[in-house]
Amino acid sequence: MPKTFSLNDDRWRVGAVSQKPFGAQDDLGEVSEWLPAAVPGDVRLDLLRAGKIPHPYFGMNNRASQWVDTRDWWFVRDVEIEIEKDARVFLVFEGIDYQSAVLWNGVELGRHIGMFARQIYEIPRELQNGRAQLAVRVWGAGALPNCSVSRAERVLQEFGARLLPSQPLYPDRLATLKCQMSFGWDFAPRLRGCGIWDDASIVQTREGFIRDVWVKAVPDGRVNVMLSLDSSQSFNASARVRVRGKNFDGETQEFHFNLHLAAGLSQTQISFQLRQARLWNPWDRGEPNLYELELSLVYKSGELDSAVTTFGLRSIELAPNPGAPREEPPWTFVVNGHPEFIRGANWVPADALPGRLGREDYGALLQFARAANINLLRVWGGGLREKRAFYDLCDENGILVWQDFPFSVAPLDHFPRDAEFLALVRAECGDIIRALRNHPSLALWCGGNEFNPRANRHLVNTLRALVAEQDGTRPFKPGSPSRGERHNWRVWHGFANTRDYRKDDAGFFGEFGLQAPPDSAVLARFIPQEQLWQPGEAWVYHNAELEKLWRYARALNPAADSLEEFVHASQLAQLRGLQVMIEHARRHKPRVSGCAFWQFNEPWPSICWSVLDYSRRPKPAYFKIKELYNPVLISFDYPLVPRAPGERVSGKLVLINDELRAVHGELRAELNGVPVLSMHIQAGPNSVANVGNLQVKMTEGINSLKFFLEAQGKLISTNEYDLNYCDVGEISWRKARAADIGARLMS
Ligand code: BMA
Repeated sequence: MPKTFSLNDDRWRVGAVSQKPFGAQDDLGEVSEWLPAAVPGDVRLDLLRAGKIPHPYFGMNNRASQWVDTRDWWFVRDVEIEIEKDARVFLVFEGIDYQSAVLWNGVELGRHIGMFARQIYEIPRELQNGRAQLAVRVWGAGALPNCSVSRAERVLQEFGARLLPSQPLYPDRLATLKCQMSFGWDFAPRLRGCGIWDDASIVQTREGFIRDVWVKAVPDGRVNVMLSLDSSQSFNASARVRVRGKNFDGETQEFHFNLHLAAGLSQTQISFQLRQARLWNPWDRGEPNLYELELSLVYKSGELDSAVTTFGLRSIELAPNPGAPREEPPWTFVVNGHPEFIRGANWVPADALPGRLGREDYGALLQFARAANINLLRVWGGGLREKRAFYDLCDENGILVWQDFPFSVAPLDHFPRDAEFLALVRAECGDIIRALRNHPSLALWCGGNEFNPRANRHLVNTLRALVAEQDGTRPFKPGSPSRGERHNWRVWHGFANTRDYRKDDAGFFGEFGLQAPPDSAVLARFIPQEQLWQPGEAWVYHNAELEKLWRYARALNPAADSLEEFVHASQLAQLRGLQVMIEHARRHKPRVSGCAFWQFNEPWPSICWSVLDYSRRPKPAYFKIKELYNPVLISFDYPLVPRAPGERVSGKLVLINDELRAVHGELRAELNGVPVLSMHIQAGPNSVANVGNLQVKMTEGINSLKFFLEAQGKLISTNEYDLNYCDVGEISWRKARAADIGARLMS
């Protein structure tokens, strides 16, 4: 009997009405023009398909469709389903952005504020009709709430606007739990979503509806399942649980339970012990074994409802970093009892119009992440709770996830502290936790990005309590950065030399990186031809920070004066900068427990810190990351100083092994193709070992030093240095200092 009808299709239509305060919904008849619409989606995607707006990703077109925010939008479709006698019927929306009301045949079923919570509406029996009109009113971004500021804060705001016009204090975005990046960011357009951006469906059940299945499992195979049930009456029923390997062969295990369902909403716990338990592991530590759990609620001989979820057996905790000051909070990820160095990346929304993202998009991007040897993605707080497919695929690929809650950048100000806002936080973030807690890849909850945890203690305390109550199995950090962790923006925003990275003594590096343009052929797809060279307004609109790009590009090619040369030099600057920091981090294991470069991907065609451009073409830095993130890496630790031909470069050879088995092999090195070293080296499990020294003489012209590590006749790791590279460009101490102060304010 239980049936699900997907509402994900293009049988919707969309129409505009004039903007009203949130709540009013009697104006469906005022729509004068209906356009075809698709769900999941966004009104801009529908307008784009209908040829009503120019593509917002080309040139400065995004300005031309800002009017979309000043209207409200009706999304409507006809529904034709066969409703069985005595059925209960629910509408389920996984995410509507941002303020919405849902109507069934003209009757309002409910309203909602917030883009992340699942909305479930039961269709009352008297309205159950197999042919109906489903209508969703979504308020445009112009109707979003404002940040209420006190008189003192207003004075600060005005003063701040004069000092730092690009970073207004108390911006309105702080008052919404909407993707913060969509208000405009330094790598994203101002494109505030509007529409049904995640899955929608109709579910038909009998008396009992399974609202949620929460699986808590531990490595030895003990499984606790908390069921949230919604029953139309009080009665005794039974539950049948089947568990099978989702990505491995194994017997199906079946368990039965008697349950009492109380009328209304109730919770029931069942538990069982799996035989031959198999662990879920990050990909670099073993197999990411996943279980599929199918639960049927049975009354007499009929099935009332059923649900399927996946889960994994693993433990996760944070331990203190060896050698860290006693007061430093723990930053070492320990998975299944083993410390794991994090070779991470910051993940941002893969599209500024996330409505159109599907499993294939996530699949393609995560393939790149896995292939680059990344073992953790930080889902950055200015972005989203991604769609379910993202977390499913992280589970399947054995990639850990650090999930920020959707709060971002308020180092000098704060998110609202009133009861209404905190209730919204509880509702939306509670649902984020409920949606993600069964995923074994999920390793860390974090309060958000770049705010002061003390000024935001109301928010942080609310989130901490929610995580304890709704999960309780994973660590929580108040924000990123937080004590022990650093976002290093002395380099880039502070204009510091990339070798300055080596001075950073944090225990975990949560963000660092340099902008680089995509290849010139890709640039030409979104920068109008006449503006490609010299870089100007359209580049800046697509996020290029030109002064900094030039500053770092010149370290590689002081004479760059063509598009190709500029792109090439900037891309190499990005690559070399990341190399300096990543090797610094890895050589300092275990005092340093991980790093996550900024940033893996980008939400629109941009000139930003990503290593994979919007068209998913890797920048040169992507390939370097793949090399540097090899679990086994040979690193040459030499002074980064300017050198002349004939000079000798000497340094230490460091073998880094993140694997749980010892490594040994033959190391060879070549300078410009000429052998300069051959030796046997080894390192114990999960270790860092000094394995020798190397001295080479600089030649005229190119000085490319390459390393090859072979084990049992197979090449297992490589690394490469441009010994000419030494970024001694200008250091603006004033700007570097500002970056330091910024970092201090945030933690
Ligand atoms: C970090 C991020 C983002 C920003 C990036 C580059 O601080 O958290 O807010 O996009 O820097 O400036």
